Amino acid sequence: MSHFTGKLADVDPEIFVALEAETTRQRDGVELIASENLVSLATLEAIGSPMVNKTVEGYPGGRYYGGAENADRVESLAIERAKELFGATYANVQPHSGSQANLAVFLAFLTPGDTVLSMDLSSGGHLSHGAGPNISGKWFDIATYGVGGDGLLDYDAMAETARARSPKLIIAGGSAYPRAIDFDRFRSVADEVGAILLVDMAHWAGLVAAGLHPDPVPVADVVTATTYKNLRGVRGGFILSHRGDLARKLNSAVFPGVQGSVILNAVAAKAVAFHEAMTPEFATYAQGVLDNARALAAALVERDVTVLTGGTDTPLLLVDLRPLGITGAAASDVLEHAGLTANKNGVPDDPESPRVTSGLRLGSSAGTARGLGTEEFTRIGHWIADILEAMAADNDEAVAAVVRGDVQAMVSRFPIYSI
Ligand code: DSN
Repeated sequence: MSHFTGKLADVDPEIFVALEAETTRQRDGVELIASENLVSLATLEAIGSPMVNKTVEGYPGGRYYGGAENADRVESLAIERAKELFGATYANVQPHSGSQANLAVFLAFLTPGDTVLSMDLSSGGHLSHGAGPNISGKWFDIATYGVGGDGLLDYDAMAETARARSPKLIIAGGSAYPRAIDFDRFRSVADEVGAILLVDMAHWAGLVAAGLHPDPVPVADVVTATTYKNLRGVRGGFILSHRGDLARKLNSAVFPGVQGSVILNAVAAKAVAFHEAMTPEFATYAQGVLDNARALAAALVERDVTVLTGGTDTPLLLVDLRPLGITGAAASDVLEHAGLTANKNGVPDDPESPRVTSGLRLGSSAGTARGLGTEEFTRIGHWIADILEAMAADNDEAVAAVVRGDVQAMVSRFPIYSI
């Protein structure tokens, strides 16, 4: 058997078995992690193509390596589709992740020590927006804003902090804030203090594409996002702007600023995701994501589970477990045994450490991709409530086993990556 031409199962059975097990895990449970989704078979084909072999640096028409004509075609298509999908003047599809996209924006506009104003982690902000252990927190002076007692973003406090700290960059967006953000309010504060406004729309890019969420592209100076959440594409990031004058600055911040060669098979797959996101089928999908997140929130609220802000405008929602006396870590473990995968998440004023937390973040993007509707998400909400109540009463093992059976029966009607 040739290692160069053999099938994976023969060449590397250990990896083959792990990959098969992961496909089975995805098929047999409900994925509720808000940053996950299920890509189409066409996207899988693109990411698994021999384009993985090609090395290029630079941008289409200006590469540092030969043989780039197909790479140029792929990246140009990805750029044009991203611009068309979001009505942007500028797009960069090379960032390897959302964090890389944010880092490139920092490099484009800031020097170390400059002040950045962003949402604090405990209110739903993101690690790459200035958290202490991240390069953003180590190299920049981070001022934060957060949510009030109602769980909603405190715009007045944000504006006051902006006036007091004069940030050079203000970031709107995060990874666990469930409500639509008032971009115009951020714009006026940024203008007042002379800051660049960055919106990180990673968690609702698919809804923006479908016109189901306020659009930050015409308002912000720069928008960053990822392709793998509700945009339903591969792991990776991208940058948009309505300001053509920022193109050179942003391009050189990505390459050679923070990255070298382009992951071209990922760029090809991003292009496929942008293409799919322009279809009526995707619009239906995005509406389903929103309807399902709301159905899930409503079912939990009906069962007296504390959903921060009482609902959501996005594909994600955040549950506060403190009233039940259980932690995010314990809840996510038991839910996983029941076939419901979610992540523990900090909540505002969380007394627990980030490895434990008092919250659960839930998302509807992946479940919707396999065809689950509001009826199923309502059932999922009740199963989660059954488990959380059982945990509070120290009786979760039996309940989790029953739910596991119910989950498997349900997902068997919504197969994915079927053989
Ligand atoms: N940004 C992280 C999240 O929200 O889960 C990873 O995508």
